[in-house]
Amino acid sequence: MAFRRVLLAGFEPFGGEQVNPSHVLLRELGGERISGHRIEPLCLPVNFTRAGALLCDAIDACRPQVVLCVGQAGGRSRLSFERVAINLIDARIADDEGLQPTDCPVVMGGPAAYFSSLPVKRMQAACHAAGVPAELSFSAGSYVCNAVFYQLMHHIRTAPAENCRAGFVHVPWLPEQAIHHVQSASMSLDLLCKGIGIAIESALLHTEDGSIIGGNEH
Ligand code: PCA
Repeated sequence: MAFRRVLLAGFEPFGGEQVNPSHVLLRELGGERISGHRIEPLCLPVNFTRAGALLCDAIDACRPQVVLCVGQAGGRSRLSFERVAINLIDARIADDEGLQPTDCPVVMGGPAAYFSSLPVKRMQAACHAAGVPAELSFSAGSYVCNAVFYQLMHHIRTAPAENCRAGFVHVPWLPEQAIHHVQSASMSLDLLCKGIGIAIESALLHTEDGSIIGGNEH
């Protein structure tokens, strides 16, 4: 049935890592049902040219009610619900094709920024209520994740994807990654899956401003 799906996107490993928690998550939650919605997993390359286009094509094909894009942010200690995507690429490292653009827009002539259209405060509160550390973040960086987040929000302003709500969450390293780094914050796969499941549940239940979907409270 149309509009009873959640598109859950993650990324391939990058930056010398063997895994990407966002990718592992897709294996765990892909095909599951949350609040009557099927979770459609999508793995994206860490690639400035292809990742955004692949995500936009998947949205047009699957017509999800909600899109949650997940990326790894090594060193962060909590689920970070991103509030804003900026129209800037300034790559710290090369992407998977060796491309390292700096000081350029994601979309030429696009607005400076887009806000998430997911109820990020509700999602954070729901995670905390369930014992999953979570925070709001005001920067998704200036690498591939921010670029994909920006393209995602730009795309859902257009006709076919108009009714779709979307956002981005950065997640910590898994413990097996963190042991190789000085900044060793991590989150177990169990906690990660629990938090993302709860976040999706909350995103399906609330509008961007936190009101209950279909409710009549004001
Ligand atoms: N994190 C990177 C790109 C892919 C990922 O998982 C980022 O934060 O830009």
